Amino acid sequence: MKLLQTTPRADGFRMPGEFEPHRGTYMIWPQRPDNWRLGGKPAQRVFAKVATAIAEFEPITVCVNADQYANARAMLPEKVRVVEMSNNDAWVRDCGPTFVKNGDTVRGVDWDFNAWGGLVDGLYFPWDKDDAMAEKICELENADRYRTEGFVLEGGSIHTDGEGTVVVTEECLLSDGRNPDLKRSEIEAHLRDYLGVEKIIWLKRGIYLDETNGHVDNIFSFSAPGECLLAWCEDKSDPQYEISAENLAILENTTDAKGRKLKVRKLRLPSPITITKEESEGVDAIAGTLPRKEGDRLAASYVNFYVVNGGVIFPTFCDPADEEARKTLEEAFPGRRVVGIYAREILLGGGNIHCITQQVPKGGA
Ligand code: KQY
Repeated sequence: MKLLQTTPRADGFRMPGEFEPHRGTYMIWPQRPDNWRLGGKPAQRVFAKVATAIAEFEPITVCVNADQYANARAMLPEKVRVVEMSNNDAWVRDCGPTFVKNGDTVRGVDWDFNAWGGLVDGLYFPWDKDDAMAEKICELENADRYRTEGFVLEGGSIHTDGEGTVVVTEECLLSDGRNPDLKRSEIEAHLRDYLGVEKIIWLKRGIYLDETNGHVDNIFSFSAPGECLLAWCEDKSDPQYEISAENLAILENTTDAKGRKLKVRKLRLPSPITITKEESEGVDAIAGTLPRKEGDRLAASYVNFYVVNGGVIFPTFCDPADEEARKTLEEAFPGRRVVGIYAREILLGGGNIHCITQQVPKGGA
């Protein structure tokens, strides 16, 4: 497939909202023992549940390193397509392509990926195989590709409404490990050019202690043009309270690219979740990888759900707030089946359901 020298904006392409129709979904199989406890076995079972749930709604492909191919094939149902593809870890939202479309044509944006901060505060080294994934997925999808060499970004750090608005966090996009030489206005120009958006809404910070430098996809999501969900904390003594309140004030005092005021739904967070001794001891210590220490607080959030054709897949944590989250999602996504999956094992690796999935939009208006 072609490597394009223009930009999506110049070619009339835009990033659709996640709630628009999908051609399918991609995931990557987890295995690295310095991120996933017990050699990735518990996480693999949960990834298999997520892939199986998605397969009820749309085609799904799971990309797997060669040494795990047979295992992944055996653990996944037949209707899940399994392809061998070298990777460093399992976060396709972040290292995979962000798809943009213009009518029936779908193309990929291949961001420069540096494992959430490179040598400044990245989460592992090396990341070269992950950085090569977007190109390979574009090949599988017959999609031409734009590459943003030297401009670092992950798919989890942007959320679009498909109608000209993107939401990001300052904590992430202005972090020292991404694009330290670019001014805010230059970052905005890249977002306009590669996502085909007009309006950029800057939230301040993401979920407390989120190791991605506060990816927006864990704290905020559009559910429809003009409607969104914000991770919410009721406990004023929790550092998360101020973070969520600050973002709410921004959202309530802005308009989107179409001039609409946003309808904001609060999605209450689960109670703080921390790593147990047993969980910590199951992870291999390797220099250069973020350690998983007993007692560390994890960035659990229901906002990290994934919207599929006809459904919503959301993480549950065995918390009383799980049921409330389901109800809020059912209200925000009328007509879709809301499916909860116990996601503690994904959380232990540093993410939730949205970060392990990436959608390919369907062509069409
Ligand atoms: O987008 C994400 N939440 C991925 C986090 C990566 C964690 C790597 N240990």
